[in-house]
Amino acid sequence: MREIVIGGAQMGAIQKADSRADVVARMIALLDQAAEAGCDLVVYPELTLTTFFPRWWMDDPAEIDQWFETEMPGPDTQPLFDAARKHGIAITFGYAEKTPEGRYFNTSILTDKEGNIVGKYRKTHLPGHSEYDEDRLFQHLEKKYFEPGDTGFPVWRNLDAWMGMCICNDRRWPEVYREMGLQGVELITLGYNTPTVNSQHGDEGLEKRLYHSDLSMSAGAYQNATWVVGVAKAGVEDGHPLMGGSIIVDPNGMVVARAKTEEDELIVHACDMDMCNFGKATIFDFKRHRRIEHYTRITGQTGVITPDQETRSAE
Ligand code: CDV
Repeated sequence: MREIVIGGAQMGAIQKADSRADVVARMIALLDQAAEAGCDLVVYPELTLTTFFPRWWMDDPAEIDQWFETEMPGPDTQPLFDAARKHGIAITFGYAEKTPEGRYFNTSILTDKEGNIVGKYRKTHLPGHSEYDEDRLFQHLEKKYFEPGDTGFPVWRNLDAWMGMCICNDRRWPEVYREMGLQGVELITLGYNTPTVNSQHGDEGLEKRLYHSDLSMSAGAYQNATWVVGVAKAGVEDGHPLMGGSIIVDPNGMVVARAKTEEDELIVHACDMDMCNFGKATIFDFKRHRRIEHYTRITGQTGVITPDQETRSAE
């Protein structure tokens, strides 16, 4: 048995006016709870340190830059790293990263129990748009403020397990889980900021949004025989509702812990990494069962090409 007690640290709303220090204090309060609960690892949401700023149109580079971190840890986040080291708890959280070269990414990091950063992932699937879209109920400008991640989907050895990360919209793409599954991943952590309604389809409300979130993570877990922990930033941010629904999913795709609120809330489960072994050795033994000769479209094309279009372009 290789048990990792995992805490999913769902965060309630973070308003535009909230300082990094306010947010880090809330993160440390959850970490203290996690220590009481015997956690080895705590998972926080996407863009944990700020409101979900891509909902706002901004032109002024200085106004944009205020949401980004240029160092990690920096002065505001050092207390979080100190608290994690004091408790001997590994952490993972998302933040907006501005690199020394002036590149902008939606990033997540993973530490060991001593507070050393052992992994960094940059979000690949950026949803939304880069121009102002007046047909939407609200803006989702990730494509304006970030460039697509350049990391791929690495997996790291941490706490005697193979761990990987993805971020929010990534959880809806099966390729993400399979990329990590092919590296033997045993735990995938991710954070999200998911509005309770679809900005382009007002009828798609909370129930369907929660279902799609669960469905994506449960399928990814089962089909790759891995634990998946998905953690929300929830509640009403600057008048915009974000859903909760943080879950811990076992390698059979079963939800074993679920948040009940849209506030700061810790969910905890003792996750045995050896539970991954059965699926990886049987129905999802990739080496024996995958048929890559039939998967060329997966990396060879992005959009749909129907058979009649294929014929026409060959003529
Ligand atoms: N932050 C996100 O990536 N949010 C998307 C929304 C826009 C659908 C998500 O997939 O949850």
